[in-house]
Amino acid sequence: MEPLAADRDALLLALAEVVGSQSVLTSDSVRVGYEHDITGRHSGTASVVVLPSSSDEVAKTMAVLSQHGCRVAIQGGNTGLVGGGIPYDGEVLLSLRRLSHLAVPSEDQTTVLVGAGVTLDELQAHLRPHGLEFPLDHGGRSGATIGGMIATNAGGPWCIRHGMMRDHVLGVEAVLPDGSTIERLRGLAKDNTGYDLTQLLVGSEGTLAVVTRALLRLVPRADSRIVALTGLADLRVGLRLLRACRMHAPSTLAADFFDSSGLALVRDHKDLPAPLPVEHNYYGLVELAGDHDRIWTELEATLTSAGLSQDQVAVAGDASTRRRLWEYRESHTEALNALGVPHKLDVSVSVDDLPSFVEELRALLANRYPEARVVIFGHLGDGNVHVNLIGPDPEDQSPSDLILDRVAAHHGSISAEHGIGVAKRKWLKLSRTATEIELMRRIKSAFDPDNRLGAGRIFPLEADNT
Ligand code: 2HG
Ligand code: ZN
Repeated sequence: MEPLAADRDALLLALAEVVGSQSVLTSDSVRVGYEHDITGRHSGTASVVVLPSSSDEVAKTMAVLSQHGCRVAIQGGNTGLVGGGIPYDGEVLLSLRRLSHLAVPSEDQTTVLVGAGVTLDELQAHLRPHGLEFPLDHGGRSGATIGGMIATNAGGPWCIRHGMMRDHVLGVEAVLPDGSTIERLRGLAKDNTGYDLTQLLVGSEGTLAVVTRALLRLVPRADSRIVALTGLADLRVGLRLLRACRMHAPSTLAADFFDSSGLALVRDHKDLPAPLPVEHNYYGLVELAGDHDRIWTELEATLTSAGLSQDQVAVAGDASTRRRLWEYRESHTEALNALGVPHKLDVSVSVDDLPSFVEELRALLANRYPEARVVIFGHLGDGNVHVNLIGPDPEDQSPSDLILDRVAAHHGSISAEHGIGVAKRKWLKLSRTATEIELMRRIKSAFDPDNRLGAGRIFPLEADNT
């Protein structure tokens, strides 16, 4: 609930005492940048935006907000796709962007301690001179923050080699809704002392606590990389390519895909040339990273085994050509947003099921929404499909009903790597049993008995919970 006017003055004063008045933003024109998401689908209003610059300031801010009974939304880089980081109905928006501290990597070069507001780009740039990298990467790297990536258990193309965000978070420091702090930053390789609170917070979408710092796992930076963009008749050929990678290329780092409709959209938006001499229904993008000679040998064996001919493949070894090939895949979100408000569903099915799932979905969507533009892309290697649909009214829930129902029929997950947020809470029951949801609600109230943090995210509203 938005604080009453008299109380509001006291609240703003108390917040200014903690973070300084320049970090308590109330004017409409400044707040607006925090109130809308990148897809144009989710927006709300914040009563105030607070920008603490240290863990201590976050703890004191949360204590003040608790005393005033304020509801709070947490925001990192505001690159989320499910509306979780947007403030609704006058929530206080806690922006963690100023928690940008980056420590030097540990002496043994295996970990680094970072603030929640550090972006993925900033982290990788910080690690490069040390010959290290963070083992997770994705197209939103310039804006996405480590805190947001922890909150959503982020994924991306590299997961087939290294795993998702939770595999790289060795510990966190976090502030609870009442302002108290927990700190699990020792990074002990062996530590079995009751429930793993760090892992509970990974993927909790800002509903349990405010993650302020994290101890992250690092890997040595690969010597060399190659990217191959391949034309595919269909996704069964895509799976053949994936299997060939598994057999012949242990150095595979990523295996993504996109379709001809997405390619046309990206080419228009970015004014890019065709990547291959001939058009194909689908495109696969594989990246190998490791020893220079080995990756070239592995790629050749992979392409031969997958039965792909020269004119079906563009290969890049140098950094700028590699980036150019990735641009066809990574510009999808931006190109879609430029077209309108998309229906955007991030889902997963088993890898073997991916071709039939996508075929079935295409037929259903073409039948039900003949005028719609359907763009399907994602991470082939782990069955992660991003379905985007432009055309039907953005408020119309029937595309989500149809797509998520098909996901459930294929025993998939309604959220692969972007979380539930507010966008998918209505359909949570398709991927979780009533017993599981009830248990999750009890965990939520153990952390946040007054439901002040990230209220309305993840859990279905009473009205939807039938
Ligand atoms: C990607 O893989 C992201 O590019 C965004 O997860 C997905 O925009 C989307 O639908
Ligand atoms: Zn993705």
